[in-house]
Amino acid sequence: MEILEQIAREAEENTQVPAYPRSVEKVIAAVMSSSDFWKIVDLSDEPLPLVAEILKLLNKRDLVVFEGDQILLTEAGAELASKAKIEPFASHVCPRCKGRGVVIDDLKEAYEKFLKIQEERPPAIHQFDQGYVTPENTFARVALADSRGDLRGKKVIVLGDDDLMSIALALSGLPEKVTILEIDERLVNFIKEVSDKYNLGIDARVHDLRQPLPEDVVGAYDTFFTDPPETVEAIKAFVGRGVATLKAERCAGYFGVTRRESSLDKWRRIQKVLLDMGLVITDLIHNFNEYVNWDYYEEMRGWQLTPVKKAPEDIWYRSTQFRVETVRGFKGFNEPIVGDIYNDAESSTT
Ligand code: N4P
Repeated sequence: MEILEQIAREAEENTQVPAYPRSVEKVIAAVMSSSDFWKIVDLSDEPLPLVAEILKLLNKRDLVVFEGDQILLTEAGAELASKAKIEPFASHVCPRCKGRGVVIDDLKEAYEKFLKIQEERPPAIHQFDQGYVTPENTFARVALADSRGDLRGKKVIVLGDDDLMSIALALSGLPEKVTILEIDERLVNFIKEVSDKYNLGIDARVHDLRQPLPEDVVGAYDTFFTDPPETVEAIKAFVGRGVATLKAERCAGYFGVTRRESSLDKWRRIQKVLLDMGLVITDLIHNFNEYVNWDYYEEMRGWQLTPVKKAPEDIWYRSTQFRVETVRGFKGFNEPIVGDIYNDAESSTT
């Protein structure tokens, strides 16, 4: 349809985010499913800046209206949807595992402890693009990694740990050793205190991942976890450092990549970086990760872009869980990086 094509072209021009007729279709389908901006971003699975721009362009053409804090399709919008055969989203996600494919039943004891411990966690701060996943989610990652045989008797490292993966891993009692590198002293201190109190033996150190790794962690681990900021550079640095900590071939890494701040064109570049490092993507689980809303939303770039000003209430920021494995010829990335690793045209929560 000509109009979808036009809107996509104009939206891409205004945002520098790759846009397709399919992107416009998905935003319309999302508006048919919800009137809430954050839910529309969530459902459409397009980068926030692009969703905001497409909504404004639909509004300019009287296909969408902004009524108070609601976003609604007009009669003309509904007509277009019907002509273009666009329908609201259907969901068939498993309600038991929420589509993750794993449940945390067998980790219940550790999980209950974790729930209490994390009540005292430091709040997410803007400076380091923090935003942590739900406690259940942290444990679902443990369950996933254990299901793949990546924890028992293994040395595990966490690169950046506002999700408190290290505490969950150590509480599970599965890994032989847990190390974390984290830039935020508040988190390192918190994790150390918990580790002392519960005798968890976590090796927690302050480290800026823009800098090369401390020498003793290079080539010393079986499994890594990280959850990088969403620029290609940041993903290359965090995952590259993770790979540099691995001992050998057939070791595993876990990290999230979102659709909220990364277009599929960016995803393609990310996947190329992974393949070029000698990694194979063994698992990719859509919306596995769900991030608790953070307090600094009014300071993030995305807030300026929203067509209606309404605080997010429900979880809207999710990411796909990646599991990668090293094969012959793998090579990490441990060079220093300079410059901004947080922002690009598609980022919105930084
Ligand atoms: C960002 C979450 N800016 C939300 C707030 N990001 C990392 C947080 C670490 N738990 C990116 C998530 C996907 N890579």
